[in-house]
Amino acid sequence: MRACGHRCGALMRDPVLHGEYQSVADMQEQPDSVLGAICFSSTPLMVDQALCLHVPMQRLDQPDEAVCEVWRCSGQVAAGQYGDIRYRQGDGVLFGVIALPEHRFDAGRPLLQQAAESAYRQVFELLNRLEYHYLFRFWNYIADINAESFGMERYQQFNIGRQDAFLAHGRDVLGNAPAACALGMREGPLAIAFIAGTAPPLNIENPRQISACRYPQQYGPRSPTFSRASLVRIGKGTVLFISGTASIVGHATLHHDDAVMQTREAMANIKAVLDEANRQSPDSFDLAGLAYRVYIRHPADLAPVRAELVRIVGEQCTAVYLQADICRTDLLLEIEAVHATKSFGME
Ligand code: 3EB
Repeated sequence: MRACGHRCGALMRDPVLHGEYQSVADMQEQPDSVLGAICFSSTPLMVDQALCLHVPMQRLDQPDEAVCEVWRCSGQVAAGQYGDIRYRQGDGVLFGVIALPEHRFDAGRPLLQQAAESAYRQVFELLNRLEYHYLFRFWNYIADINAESFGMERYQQFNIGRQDAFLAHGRDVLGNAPAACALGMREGPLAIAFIAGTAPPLNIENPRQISACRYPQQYGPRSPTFSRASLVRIGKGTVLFISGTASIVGHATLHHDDAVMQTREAMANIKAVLDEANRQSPDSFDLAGLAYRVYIRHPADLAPVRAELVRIVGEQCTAVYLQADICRTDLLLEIEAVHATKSFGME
């Protein structure tokens, strides 16, 4: 065996989590270092399901190509399964995915609410067992998110099930919630990915917005459970997860029917979250250093939304654009972002 010098030792002691946008082929080329991935593709994927969550969404910027958000870590990765969850675990960090068909639940009560509660309960049970107590980030993908059934919008049903699981596990629903996003797709099982760890993140709120955990009742009987961002330190690395961010100030949607203004307002919110992160930590984050994912309701809005984002961030802007439904019918888009110490770039 080859001797391992001190630099190699340092790497082993300080595994760094890093993310990248990759094609399915590139993701699968080096599967051992993959902690987890989310693959967006409107067609079925020939991909190792243990490695990634498939989200059936159409990419708008390159329509026939799948794109994967791939998280890798530099240490050993071990895979496991618990109930409906598939997970992969590095040193102090765990990536899990769950795809839960709603037809498995009893038709007497809102199916999505039951699916959400079941999925989140399983996540919390798994994390208790493995002693990964801290959630950094959830990604939630929900079929027909704006449809009504049982007299309630499905996104609101999802919020009830999610919050019930948090409450059942004694988790805080008024603060310190993980970063998250919740988007709609045409069909498919409830699809959730998450990253958790053994050390607590710093949860960040946005002074321009009411905490989502405290939205008033007009948006549903239970508030969504997420914070605006989470800042995570792993080894020597830092990852900033910025939640799905929309044209909301206070709790109200602004700029109905104007996708460019909604882009500008969402980016003002992301800037406010960055300022808050910079105020609370020694890091210095800026808009140009983030990788963005832009969910757009109407495909025709791609060109103006993209032009506005490039105007704000600069020509070098790293962004993937997807067609998705947004959780309020008056929202035309939602933007999420991430910063990882090792660059989160496009290949
Ligand atoms: C908002 O700010 C827009 O329910 O997990 C953004 C991020 C949104 C996460 C969630 C919802 C969620 O309220 C919607």
